[in-house]
Amino acid sequence: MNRPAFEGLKLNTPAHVQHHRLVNWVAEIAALTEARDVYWCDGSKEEYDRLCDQLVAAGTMKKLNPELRPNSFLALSDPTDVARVEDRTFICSAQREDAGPTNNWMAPAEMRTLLQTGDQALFRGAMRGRTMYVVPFSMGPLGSHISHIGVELTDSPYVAISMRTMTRMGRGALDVLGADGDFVPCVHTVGAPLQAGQKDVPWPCNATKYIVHYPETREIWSYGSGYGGNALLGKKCFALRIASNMGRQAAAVDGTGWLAEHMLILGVTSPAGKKYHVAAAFPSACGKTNFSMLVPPAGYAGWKVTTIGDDIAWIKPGTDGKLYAINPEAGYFGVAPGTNDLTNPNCMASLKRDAIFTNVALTDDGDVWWEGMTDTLPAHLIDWQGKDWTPAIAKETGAKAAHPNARFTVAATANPVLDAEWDNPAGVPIDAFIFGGRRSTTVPLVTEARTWAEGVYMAATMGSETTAAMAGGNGAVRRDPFAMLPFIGYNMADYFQHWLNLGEQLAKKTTAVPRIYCVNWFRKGADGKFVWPGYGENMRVLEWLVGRLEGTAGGADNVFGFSPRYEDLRWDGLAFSRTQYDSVIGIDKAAWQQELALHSDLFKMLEQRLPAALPATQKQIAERLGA
Ligand code: SAT
Ligand code: MN
Repeated sequence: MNRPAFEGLKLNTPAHVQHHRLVNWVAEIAALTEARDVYWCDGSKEEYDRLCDQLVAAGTMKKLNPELRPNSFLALSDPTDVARVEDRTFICSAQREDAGPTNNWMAPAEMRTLLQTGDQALFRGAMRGRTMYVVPFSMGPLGSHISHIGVELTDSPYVAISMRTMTRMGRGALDVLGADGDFVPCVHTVGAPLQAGQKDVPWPCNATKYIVHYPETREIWSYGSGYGGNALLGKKCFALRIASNMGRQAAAVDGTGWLAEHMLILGVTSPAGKKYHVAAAFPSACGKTNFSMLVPPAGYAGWKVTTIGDDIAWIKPGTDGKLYAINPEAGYFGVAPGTNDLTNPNCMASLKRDAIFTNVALTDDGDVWWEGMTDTLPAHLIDWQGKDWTPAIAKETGAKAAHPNARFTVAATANPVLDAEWDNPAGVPIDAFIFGGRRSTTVPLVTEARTWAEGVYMAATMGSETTAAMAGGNGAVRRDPFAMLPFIGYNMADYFQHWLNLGEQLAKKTTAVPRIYCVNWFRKGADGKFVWPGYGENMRVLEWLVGRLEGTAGGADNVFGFSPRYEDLRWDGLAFSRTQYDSVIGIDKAAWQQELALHSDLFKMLEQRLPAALPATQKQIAERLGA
């Protein structure tokens, strides 16, 4: 072991840090990774500005024109490091069956040898020549009974500043932790140690990547990537994969446990002033951010949609039997391409200043641009790979100005329609769940589940066409149960059972168990174009949902669930014919026979632990379909 050189490493621990376990762990990781020095983040604005200046000096970020985009930056990643790497993501539970057939698994001891303890372990010396940042953060409002604390050790200052925007990061989290609080340890390195005198590159990373979770000890280890969910470990790694384990394990203690879900949370207020809260799950890059900031269309005066969260929800039963949700995050890491003043004006307003853009294009006057931002293409840009881009070049080579998974990072507080309760430690009561995939055929615009179990069936069998948020995503349909396929931290079949159990427990305490809806905004016509206009027009579906909650909206039984007829939706201000409606709501029997066969494939894969309620529900649907 080549440790001696690091015995003298100063940990620079601030005097107010009295947490010995934390300090010992920081020392241990600094020694393992041979970090050059250690810096404890306090989360201040001064620190953020300083690290941004440092990233500009290093060439990782460019400061945008302050007249056009004050206090904002553009970061360009390495072209090989642009999205989550699902095939390099591991759930290392002690037992393989506990990770289940949908996750990559390796025995914990084997993985530890590879990463930490073997002679050639990847983390050994991985931070050589770099500063290790200690990043304490709270997922959820500081001190909320639903929140949890994590500490990320990272050699990426880009990650440190992003964590300040995306979480409650710094001194406040340390104060909650006190001298002995629990925290989820998250170790992150870009895997690019520097030898003495070696010049750094703007976006250090490694061709080898590991995104590793140990559910039993609640640890996260991430190697080789500096991008998004691979590196901002509070997000998918903690708030979904580790937290889903925590939520289920809690059921053994309190009988219900809680949920960590890939869901936006929105508030919808009717003209009568009644407010409802909806949590909605869609796969990555399917418009969660847009839906959470929806602007009601003309004709919907008096309706208001407000954002609690845009990507992740932690949901816990209260003593009244209702479900309460918090957004564990404090910022948005959203897809830039396609975002514009029509698709999401509130998001565009959020991005006016104090934002970090990653892998979008740079305009000649020092601002940002991405595909879909404006109808007219700029005459010249520097694309996300730093190359010249013109409309002519794009036409000839198909080169994109922005990477399809280009992202913005901005604080929730920049959102003009941020819900007043977004930071409430008690959370907001959930009235309905929505599940939606991206399907060009088969799945209707909206269906209401008749029972909790039927809703769980709809969510469990959800399919979606893959998107740019996953490396290699190409539009093929894959089953994406609950939009959690890449994010569930344990056996998917056990997760279905956890949902079924929770529904049963809630029904014992309240008559107001949230209703479950399945939606699909993405059906296409024979011309290959989307039929449903989507975006703000999704308000029509939300209005129907509110009507259902209030007992005023009608509809008709479907092969699964209950859907609105043409006359059950309000069409003021939108020319949408009955024929068009039929093509987004209709059930094609042959397509559904095939769809049910695909559901069987999923059930077969999960058969070892599959809850009986799911095949039972499938049988009922098949019978209705045959009738
Ligand atoms: O995982 S990321 O945070 O990079 C984005 C996503 O997949 O939603
Ligand atoms: Mn997401």
